[in-house]
Amino acid sequence: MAAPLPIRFLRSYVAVDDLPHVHAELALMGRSNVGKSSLLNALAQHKGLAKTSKTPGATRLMNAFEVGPSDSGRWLMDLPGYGYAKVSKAEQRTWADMLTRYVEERENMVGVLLLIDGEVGPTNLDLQTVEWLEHLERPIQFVATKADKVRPSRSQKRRTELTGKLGVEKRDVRWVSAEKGAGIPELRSLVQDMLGLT
Ligand SMILES: Nc1nc2c(ncn2[C@@H]2O[C@H](COP(=O)(O)OP(=O)(O)OP(=O)(O)O)[C@@H](O)[C@H]2O)c(=O)[nH]1
Ligand SMILES: [Mg+2]
Repeated sequence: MAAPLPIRFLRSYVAVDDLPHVHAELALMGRSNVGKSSLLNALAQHKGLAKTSKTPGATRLMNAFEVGPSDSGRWLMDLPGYGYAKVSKAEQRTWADMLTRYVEERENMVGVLLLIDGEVGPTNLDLQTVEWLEHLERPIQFVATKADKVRPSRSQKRRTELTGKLGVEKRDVRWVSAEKGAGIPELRSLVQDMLGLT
């Protein structure tokens, strides 16, 4: 089982044009509050590495993290979530534009960890995001978050529903709990593989 990943915060970026060339990059995407920053912290076993919050909209910039040895050029990018209604239309548009440009233009992106709330299931915005990423031929790894919030008696039904809505096989979705640690070692191995760190 994979040990916690060495992950360091590099800096925040406001504009896609400011991002440097890197060797390989994996993006954390999903709706606001789905648990992207918490997952990053769990991969590193370092609470507080990425800012998390009960209130959606905790991550407002593109936060770059380096994985592996220093200057590895292997990045995990913690992105602002989508679908957060409580900010102004103008701010929502700015985020949407940023995410769009990021996904369309970023070179050496090896894939997207697309987080889906395991308790809520895929929303319409999640499904639109899947379509869009597929259209751009960006590889998607589905990650269902907050597994600890799904009651064991409902777990099988919930898994079937979630994969059904996404139109994928059960094996295509990794279930994790950043809170309890379930599925985290396996995801560490996957992230290392995707970033070419093994
Ligand atoms: N029970 C439970 N709660 C979780 C888990 N992962 C995240 N949360 C909670 O969900 C809330 C949002 O988590 P974040 O990691 O900040 O979510 P985010 O996707 O980064 O949100 P934005 O930055 O707003 O896009 C926090 O209150 C977390 O404690 C989990 O595995 N289990
Ligand atoms: Mg966040």
